[in-house]
Amino acid sequence: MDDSIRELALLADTAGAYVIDIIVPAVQRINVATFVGKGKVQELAERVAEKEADLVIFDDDLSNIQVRNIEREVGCKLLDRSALILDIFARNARTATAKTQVELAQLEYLLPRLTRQWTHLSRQKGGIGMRGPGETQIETDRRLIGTRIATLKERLVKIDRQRTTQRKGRANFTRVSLIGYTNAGKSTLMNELAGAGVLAENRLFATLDATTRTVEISPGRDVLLSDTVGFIRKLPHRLIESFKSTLDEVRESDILMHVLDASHPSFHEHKDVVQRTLLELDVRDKPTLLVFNKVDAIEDPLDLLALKNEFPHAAFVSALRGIGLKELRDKLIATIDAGFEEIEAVIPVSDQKAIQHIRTVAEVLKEDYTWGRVPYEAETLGVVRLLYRVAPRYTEDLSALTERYKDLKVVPEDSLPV
Ligand SMILES: Nc1nc2c(ncn2[C@@H]2O[C@H](COP(=O)(O)OP(=O)(O)OP(=O)(O)O)[C@@H](O)[C@H]2O)c(=O)[nH]1
Ligand SMILES: [Mg+2]
Repeated sequence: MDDSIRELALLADTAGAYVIDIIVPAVQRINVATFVGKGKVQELAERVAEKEADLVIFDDDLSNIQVRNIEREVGCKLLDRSALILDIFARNARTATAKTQVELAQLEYLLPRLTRQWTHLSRQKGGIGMRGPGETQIETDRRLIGTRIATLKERLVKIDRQRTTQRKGRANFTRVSLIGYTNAGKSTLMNELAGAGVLAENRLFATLDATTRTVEISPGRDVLLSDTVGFIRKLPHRLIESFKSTLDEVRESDILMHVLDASHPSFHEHKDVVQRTLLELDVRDKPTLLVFNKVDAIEDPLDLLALKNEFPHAAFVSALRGIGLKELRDKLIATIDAGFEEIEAVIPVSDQKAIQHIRTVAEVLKEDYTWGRVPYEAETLGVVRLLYRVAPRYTEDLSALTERYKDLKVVPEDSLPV
């Protein structure tokens, strides 16, 4: 069976439907009115009647007209993949942010469908100047939805602002995001690394909002780790857009940990889907550590060996059993260090603003003071030589600072005439 269909069955299950039959039609040409051909629709209607089904789910996205036409033929409710995913998101939304984001996605999904229905009706009734009561109702609905969408967007702007402020407050931490296909084990890994108490479940999209915790990856070295919403193939584009607040966490992190379910037969495809979705989010060129999870569930040890050969730089773990976490930490540190730059700068002690700025955005590794007279200073103070480690996102900003004091000379205190 096609893996996309198997996944659809899992999605249906997650949404609380009991799958009683699966039909895989070979669609050669898409029928504008019913997506699949007439014969297929008839076959579908017969199966629905025979098995007394309450719901039909299509793996592809359908137009509103197609949904209505097929519903009429088969005599039961019909959902397409996007609608099903939206339904699951709506069920699993717990935090205020997730709820707002999901509602926005749902309404934006609905809006063009109302429009299409409206054009359809107006054409039926002869078009302009022939407004029936049905159309007026739809217009009212559209306006109400439009207002609600505006309210939700405003709310999200506020949430974004709050989150940006929060992130600024933790600027000097290295930020690491767990990303990956849904159900890969991101939340389980988060719990294992951070003792976070995040919900981890064997269902799709258990996590819908970002959770961030401090994790000590080696003695005295903390990073901020975020667990985020999972990806899936054919994720509705609008949903990605509505999840901006949550996904900003990914966009603004320094390092990504891409978690994969190594025991899943289609993990290669999952990996591609995740990489494509990242590009859609405009996340590119971020240092990424591949983490193959669920190694305990790989039956043949040779498969694991082959995988290690194929991805020599990746980490191999079982988040559930706590296997391979030391190696994971080491690889994470290596990934961070490879992506970060060490910079040395000499700053006059009187420029506390600059020193403070470096302390905020970078990790200071060493500081040496030389007391004496500096041309910039009215009184005799000195300079500080700072060695710091900084994420790529700040190097430009900080190199300007370093450049400013590049020719700084200090006359040491003990050589000053008394
Ligand atoms: N066998 C095995 N199962 C695991 C492992 N890690 C996680 N799981 C199981 O995989 C399922 C999904 O785990 P989650 O941590 O919720 O996955 P997620 O990536 O956060 O999923 P979403 O939030 O839904 O995108 C759960 O049933 C976990 O118990 C592992 O190392 N081995
Ligand atoms: Mg999760």
